[in-house]
Amino acid sequence: MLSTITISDKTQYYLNLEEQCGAQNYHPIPVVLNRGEGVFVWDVDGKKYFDFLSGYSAVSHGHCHPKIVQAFTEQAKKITLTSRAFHSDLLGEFARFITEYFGYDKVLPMNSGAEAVETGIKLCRKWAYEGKGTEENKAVIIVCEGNFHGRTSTIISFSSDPKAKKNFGPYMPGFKSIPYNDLKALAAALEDKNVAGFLVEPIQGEAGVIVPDEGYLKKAKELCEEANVLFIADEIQTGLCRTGKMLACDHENVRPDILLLGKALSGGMMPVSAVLADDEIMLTLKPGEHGSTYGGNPLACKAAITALQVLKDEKMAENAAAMGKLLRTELEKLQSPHISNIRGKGLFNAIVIQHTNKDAAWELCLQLKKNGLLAKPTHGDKIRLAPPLIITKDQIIECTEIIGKSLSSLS
Ligand code: IF1
Repeated sequence: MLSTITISDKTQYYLNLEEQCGAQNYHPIPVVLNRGEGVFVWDVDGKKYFDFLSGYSAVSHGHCHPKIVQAFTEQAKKITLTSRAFHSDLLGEFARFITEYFGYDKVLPMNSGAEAVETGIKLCRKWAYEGKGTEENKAVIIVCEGNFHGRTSTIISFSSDPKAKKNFGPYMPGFKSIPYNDLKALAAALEDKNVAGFLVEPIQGEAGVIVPDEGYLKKAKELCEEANVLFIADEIQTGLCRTGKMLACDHENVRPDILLLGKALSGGMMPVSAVLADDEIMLTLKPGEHGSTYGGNPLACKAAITALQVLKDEKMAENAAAMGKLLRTELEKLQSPHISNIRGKGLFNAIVIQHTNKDAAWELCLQLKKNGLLAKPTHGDKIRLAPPLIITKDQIIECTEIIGKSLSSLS
């Protein structure tokens, strides 16, 4: 039964505009937002919602964080883009700040997460040919089934999701897919001497917040070290305090050879991503071999320095750990017959909806919207629950009450 949700004329106006003039590459929840502040967003009719998607973990600091907005707007009045044809006073400051912050020799700044992933792939291949002596054009990068690393033609070439890759061929060669959270499969794949890297999400997001076994990342890194293969951690969604530590790899004290960051790196202001590595890897890239128009622009650098500082100043990792634990505990207490699994780490969580109705997760999200909370299903029956990392205990309690009330309305 499709729930009877009422859509105001104002909302319908904006939905129609997108329908008429926009590509139809998404199927959003029918809500039109025009204001955000902290954990809240408002729609065009002034209705207030808890944001439990946080812009797919790009708005971890909360919407329009005052300190980040202030730094961003001040910089926007000075200079926003020099291109890399010239230097700016902020790229060096940003490079020093972020390399000291994460403990790497060098950073390569990009914009979207997919660009950071593409950069990591190119860097890994470059290192293999010029650092490790792999035969040219033979480098292989191991990836995991269920991965999500972005939407470019190369990245979807190694996706295991037919929807992400069908009719986008021909596909980029040089990737081998193995089951996630399977060390035996990794060890076997590493026997191929052409393997240059292992690209992995510390927790698989799009797949439905799949948390690997304790020790998986650590052992995987050890296997890569033994095989002289680069461990490339895609922390674009799991990084920056989302899972209760600065990086998800920190839960196992794993130091990636190549670290990929994005999303919340700018505090939700604009696309900013970064690739971090030590000199042996990063300096295989020579002038003119890689770049981007906006990569490392002063506005992005200012936003990122401020966003990184705020994460520490406001102890967002600690709050994410505590509030995530509380959220999962309160969800368990609901004892809902419609929830078959609750999982996650920090404030990166998902519930799995079990129901005879295949649209149950979607239906539930419509009910959640009606009750003042925004979330969206991923892969049909899983609903990601990932609020901004500033959420408070009282708000967690209020939100689980909303979730409980919405679940009980599922027929
Ligand atoms: C969409 C998913 C999340 C990512 C990881 C790289 C990227 C992403 C681990 C690329 C981006 C976004 C993309 C967005 C929805 C969202 C998403 F559902 F698609 F998979 F968050 F889980 N690595 N994830 O999660 O970063 O180029 O987008 O900046 O494409 O629908 P991007």
